Amino acid sequence: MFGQFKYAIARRPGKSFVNGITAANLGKPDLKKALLQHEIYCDALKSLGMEVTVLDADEAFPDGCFVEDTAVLTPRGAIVTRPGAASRADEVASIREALLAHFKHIHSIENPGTVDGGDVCETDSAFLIGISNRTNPHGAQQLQHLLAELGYPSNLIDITSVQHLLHFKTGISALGFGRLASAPGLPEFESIRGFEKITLKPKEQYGANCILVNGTVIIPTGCPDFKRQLTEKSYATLELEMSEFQKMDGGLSCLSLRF
Ligand code: CIR
Repeated sequence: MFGQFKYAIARRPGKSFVNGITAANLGKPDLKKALLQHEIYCDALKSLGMEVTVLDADEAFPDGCFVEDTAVLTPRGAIVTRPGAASRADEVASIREALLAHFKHIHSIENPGTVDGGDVCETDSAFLIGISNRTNPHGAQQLQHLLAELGYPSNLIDITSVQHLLHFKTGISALGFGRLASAPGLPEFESIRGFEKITLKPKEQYGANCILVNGTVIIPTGCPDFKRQLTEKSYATLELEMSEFQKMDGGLSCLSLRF
């Protein structure tokens, strides 16, 4: 069933977390609070039935806790990405090692392609791959090809002209049942026309990055209208405080690789 996961890989933020990349303009994160929010996040995944591997912080990579960007995982194989920000490119080495415990064959995105996992949205019908400032057309096409070899259809969606959207999944998340959560004001992308959309209010748009895990939608705190819409559609919800990660342009999906 869609959105069912057994395992997650996460990485604790380190002291260098406060020096990561951000355009959020929300001030410096408080590391102590970030560590607590991260621990609660991992506990939430465990409470939903997942076995969570938490990797140690790596001070060389300020954005290393946003592990989602380093791989695309499917039941039929793993693909290690080539993150688009230079400071993040080498995050993949230790993730590849961690994945070897679970996947026999690991494919890779190769130069000159770049892909951030945050641009890759698995839905119940196809993978949606955003072309962004981090995921270039070459990388998106490589990924599309690798997914096709594994038997998965995918569509490419250019989001480079959409302001305030770091990654495709900053604005769109899959909720199963042919449904997507959508930030307000996004263009009518052709490839997602057939989906039912749950559109968030402008004040709650940070919640558009949410994750469906084993029947429960994890959403950030501060999205009461989104929560109401999800409840009306019979989803169970779980709210998590994400303030310190929001300051670094990160959301709920970014903090784990789920498979
Ligand atoms: C970055 O700019 O790469 C990090 N500060 C945030 C990455 C967020 N990741 C994601 O949306 N998948």
